[in-house]
Amino acid sequence: MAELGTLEELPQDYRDDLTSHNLLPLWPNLRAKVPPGKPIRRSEPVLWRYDDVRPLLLKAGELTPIEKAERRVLALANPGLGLSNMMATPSIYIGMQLINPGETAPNHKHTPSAIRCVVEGSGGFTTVQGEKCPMDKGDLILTPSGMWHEHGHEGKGPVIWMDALDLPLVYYLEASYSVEGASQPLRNAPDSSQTRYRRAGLVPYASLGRARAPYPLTRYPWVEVRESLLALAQDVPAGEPVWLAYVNPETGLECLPVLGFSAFMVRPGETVRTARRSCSAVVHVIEGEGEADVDGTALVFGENDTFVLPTHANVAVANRSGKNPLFLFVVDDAPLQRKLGFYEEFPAV
Ligand code: GTQ
Repeated sequence: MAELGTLEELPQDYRDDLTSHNLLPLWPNLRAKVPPGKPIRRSEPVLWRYDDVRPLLLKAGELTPIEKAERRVLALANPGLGLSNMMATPSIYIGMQLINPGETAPNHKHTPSAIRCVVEGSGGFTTVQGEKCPMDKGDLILTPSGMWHEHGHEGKGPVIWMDALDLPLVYYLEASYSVEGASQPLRNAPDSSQTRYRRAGLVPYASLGRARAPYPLTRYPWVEVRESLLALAQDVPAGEPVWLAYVNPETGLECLPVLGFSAFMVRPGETVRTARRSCSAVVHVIEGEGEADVDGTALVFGENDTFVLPTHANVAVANRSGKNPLFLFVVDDAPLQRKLGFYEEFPAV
């Protein structure tokens, strides 16, 4: 590969001339912007231990009343991307949100799309476009772009969930904003995971004759996902991923335009090596304990911990328990990369 000219090789008066006209020569920057073979990555394979995060989040509950926070959230910021930028990966924002009994997080909508994955507690709920979704451990709740959402807590003890948003991308596009609204009137109960979209393979008949709904299902109950993983595990050869994607039940495609969601099981004592993927991802441990090897960095994790997989990382995940399964929830930007036409998978090494 040819050695390219540097900035320093150019006469200073020419460089000054370029600068004064808001111009920059490409060639000194070309290899950095479009590097050969593999992207340059600033994201680090960070691990956030729940044992560290939880007390700090509970402390925020004492220090900052909900009215002063609206959303009482600690963002998981990847130091490689600049702590203050609140980016777990270049496209994924992750926050840990606390709501105490009786508190409400007021109704709003915004251009970024969000999801919640419940970490602990019961009695929490999110209302999305008038549909009240209960929040039990491991449940996935979608609040897509432009949809009204508000949170509350009718139970006892703290409720904590993980938020994932495509905020870094939308913010970068200078397109991120929110609108506040009055509390939503409730439309239906129970939510549609219990009524219209009760089982995979069955949709309301009338949905056949009309355009596919963009977001027909807002809640994916963990109890059913867990059961489905255990059933799938019976039929997947040892060492291969037991992996289910959350999809739109009407289209069979990813739930949201930018971020993708999936659930991954590692059987007791097993180590699974996945394909190297071009997307970035954040992995949250719903249940179990193990060790991830991310490009040679060892991350030892337990229940409720969260870690980053940078783009193009070689990953192996080991379940350290000989008797309990390990269940992981994965957020990635594969849907965006597929739309942009460059999503890739390479054989595991
Ligand atoms: O719960 O609506 O972590 O609007 C960041 C922005 C949560 C929310 C976040 C939000 C929310």
